[in-house]
Amino acid sequence: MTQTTNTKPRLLIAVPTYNEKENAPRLIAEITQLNLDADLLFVDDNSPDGTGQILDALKSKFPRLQVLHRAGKQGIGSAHMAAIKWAYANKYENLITMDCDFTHPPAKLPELLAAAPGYDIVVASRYMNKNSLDGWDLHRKILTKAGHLMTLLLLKIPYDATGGLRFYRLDHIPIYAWDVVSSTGYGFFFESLYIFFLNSFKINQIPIVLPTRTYGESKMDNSEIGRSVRLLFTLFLTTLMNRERFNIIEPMPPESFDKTLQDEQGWDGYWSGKAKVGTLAYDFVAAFYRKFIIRNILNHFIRKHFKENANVLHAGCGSGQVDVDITSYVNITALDISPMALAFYRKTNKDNCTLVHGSIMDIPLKENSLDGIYNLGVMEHFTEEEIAKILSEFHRVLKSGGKAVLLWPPEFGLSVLFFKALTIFFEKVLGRKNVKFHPDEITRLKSKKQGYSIAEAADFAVADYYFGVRDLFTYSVLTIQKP
Ligand SMILES: Nc1nc2c(ncn2[C@@H]2O[C@H](COP(=O)(O)OP(=O)(O)O)[C@@H](O)[C@H]2O)c(=O)[nH]1
Ligand SMILES: [Mg+2]
Repeated sequence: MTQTTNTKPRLLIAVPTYNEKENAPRLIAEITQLNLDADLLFVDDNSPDGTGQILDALKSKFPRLQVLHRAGKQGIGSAHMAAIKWAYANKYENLITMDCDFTHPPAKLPELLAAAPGYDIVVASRYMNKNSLDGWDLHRKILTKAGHLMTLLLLKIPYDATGGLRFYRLDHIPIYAWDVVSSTGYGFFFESLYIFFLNSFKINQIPIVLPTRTYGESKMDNSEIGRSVRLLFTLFLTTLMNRERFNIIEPMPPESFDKTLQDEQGWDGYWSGKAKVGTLAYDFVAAFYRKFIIRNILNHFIRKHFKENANVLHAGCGSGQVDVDITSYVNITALDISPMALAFYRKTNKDNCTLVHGSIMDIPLKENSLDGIYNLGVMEHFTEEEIAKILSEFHRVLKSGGKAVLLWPPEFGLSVLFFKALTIFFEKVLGRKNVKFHPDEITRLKSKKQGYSIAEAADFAVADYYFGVRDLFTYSVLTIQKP
């Protein structure tokens, strides 16, 4: 039973504050005079000028005013996020966010609301009219326009993406959409709008002329500018290489996870570290490598060893970037011990697969149920003893004649040597400590002979072995077959 069907949608107006003691009381008075039938939330980061206490004192006079106090300055993006989470938690359908310094004139709010029907997000734009920034100093004008130009050129967002005066239809935006947003600073604005834009949310805009601040100071400083520029380029590069990271996908329901599973190697932590849009150049290079080199060799061996529509298990699926072609060739069940990896896999491969949470040492599937198994970059993370256990599981779930294609880094593969050299460079030349590009590789394949003996010990025959130029000597491809 839903109770909300006949009740009027509720509106929250949220304002982050940091040192706004002159502005906050006046803003509340002006907003209240508009009679918008809205509640007001201020998110104050323990402003040294006492804004928080001033706000608290105003609560008796303005019964629709609430104040969320946070321990210290955590950034404007994080303040917006706190307001957004608070709005969901308190079941508001509509949310407006605005600055406290009157650069977003309260008189604009009715216009913002009037532009909302039929849209999920409305932004106020400084670029629909000329002279929207009259009165601003040159430095700030250049900064604002440069920011706009960059979001336009690099991200191709056709809106004013850096402003904080916004309307959100929270009942149209699923709460998990915000999990994709990483920035806690000013980058929050263009990052969130970019994500909504890429996911085809309906965005409207109204023109705004921005007056300058009369009281107090801007909190935008050079470090904030630096962070925003870095984020902008990260988003740009991620779009080129890992665009699926921006996909808003409903998380799997909790009952699809096996709570008894022990993730001893910490894979979920590894994948969670990548949950936000990555900042590492390594991610970029790795994605390039996966897309243009590894994917091809995988495509080749999957087609070579498995029939069309065969039921195959990707045992240790990770984010599944390499699977995007073969999902239309074979029926994939993607297995991983990390819920976060499964979430990534779904972002990448949408509905083209069955996802299973489980360990490859204890595969939650029936015996003799699979035509094939494959994985890449998995086996080397286990000890020989564990590998024996994994292979006996593969043996159990495969049909007789079924094959497992294992892309396994060899001890002397090119990428292994490359990373060794890179690690030495970072540690010896740049003086970094404990440089680590990926989780430990305990058991690389030392020789073809070792591959054969591991397979035979597990009652498999070797059907194929490849190590060569196809993937620039990255993996040994060991294909084993159940008799
Ligand atoms: N709670 C909170 N509010 C902030 C923070 N940084 C800025 N604000 C508020 O966000 C709004 C916009 O900030 P402002 O300094 O005017 O940025 P500008 O308009 O880009 O110069 C104002 O209401 C600030 O008080 C922060 O770290 N935490
Ligand atoms: Mg301002």
